[in-house]
Amino acid sequence: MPISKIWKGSEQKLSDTVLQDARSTDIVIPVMGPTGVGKSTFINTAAGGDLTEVGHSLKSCTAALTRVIVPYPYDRSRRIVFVDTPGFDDTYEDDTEILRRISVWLARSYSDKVKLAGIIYLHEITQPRMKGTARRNFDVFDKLCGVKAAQNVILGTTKRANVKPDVAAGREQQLRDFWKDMIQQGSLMAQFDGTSESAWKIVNAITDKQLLECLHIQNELVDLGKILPETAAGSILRGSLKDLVAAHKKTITELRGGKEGGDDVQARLKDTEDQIRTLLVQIQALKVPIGRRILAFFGLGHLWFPSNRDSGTLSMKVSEQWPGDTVLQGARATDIVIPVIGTTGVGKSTVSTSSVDDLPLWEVKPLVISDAVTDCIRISDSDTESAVT
Ligand SMILES: Nc1nc2c(ncn2[C@@H]2O[C@H](COP(=O)(O)OP(=O)(O)OP(=O)(O)O)[C@@H](O)[C@H]2O)c(=O)[nH]1
Ligand SMILES: [Mg+2]
Repeated sequence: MPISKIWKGSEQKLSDTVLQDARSTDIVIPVMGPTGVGKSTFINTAAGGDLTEVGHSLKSCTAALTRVIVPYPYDRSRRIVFVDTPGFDDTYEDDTEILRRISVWLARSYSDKVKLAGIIYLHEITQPRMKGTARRNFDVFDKLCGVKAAQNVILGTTKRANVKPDVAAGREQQLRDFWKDMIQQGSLMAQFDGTSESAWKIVNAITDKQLLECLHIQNELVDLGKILPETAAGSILRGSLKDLVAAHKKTITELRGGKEGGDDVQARLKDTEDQIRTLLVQIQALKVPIGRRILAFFGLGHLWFPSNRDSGTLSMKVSEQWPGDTVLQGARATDIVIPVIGTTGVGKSTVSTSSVDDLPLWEVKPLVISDAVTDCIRISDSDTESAVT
């Protein structure tokens, strides 16, 4: 089965249109960047009309990937296809959902043999520092592109009119430093000042280049058959989950150290627990099988998971293992493998040694995640056993 079939439609949001009538001469340019940075404004300015909606409130505007097609002014037989994308830190959708949508779009178009001309990444020059969301946004973008695609990336700054020229120059220098790796790999920096000329200068910098073979994430998802959490871009989000778990463990240690009564520690504990829960909901939204999803998010996918997804058989790949952890020996294709994960004493073994009748499988949810997979039950169509205790 050609791997590209994995990407035919199943995971796509209906409003995220992939190019149905793509032509080999199309110049396809996704425009990315944090929410509110001016992606839709850039596209409308280049296109010379209000073809994609611009947001004027504090809320995110572009909710779906939207294509805007304009004739290429220097060769009207060709089309520029801008792809307007929702930004991370969207006020309605979480980051994993945005990454999933962008990745699914990229993977599907790659499967359909659509080659990208390049990517425009926009950043607001009004931002005093590259921090928090802006930084994570760029980190995910960087990993999504990979080293080879960097030469087709234009790093554009927007909203220059909102800051004094000397401030803009200083920030540009800081950005040049922050983006130095991508610049060394061939990315160009450019300014969008709200004029059509500056927009087309950026587009032309892309059309001067050869078409992109593929982005790193396209190669990972389509050619290598990885799931999103296993990709380099997905691992950035996994990283933030790991940070949360580390913060949570630190707070628990403080509590054990005698600070039980401290309101501050209790509040932090609740805060990290809430954040972990929210991230787990986001992980579930990635729609990959639960065992693989959890393991992959914790960087444990190499411990054991089916190595042949398409054949319907279950073969276990064991490359690395903690001493004493038994791996499933006689695994069957019909097995439902459920890792039970949680902090010490939370009740993992109680769940995994319950009889199958008592076990509300759909209620087994990892609420507080520690750093170890400790218990594992295996339920097949005919028997139940506790594989690891
Ligand atoms: N001064 C100035 N304002 C800009 C510029 N670009 C965008 N804006 C304003 O910034 C706001 C957000 O612009 P959008 O184009 O909707 O931003 P976006 O990146 O598409 O945002 P999302 O769709 O929410 O991700 C709007 O009020 C724009 O008018 C610019 O270069 N200069
Ligand atoms: Mg927009």
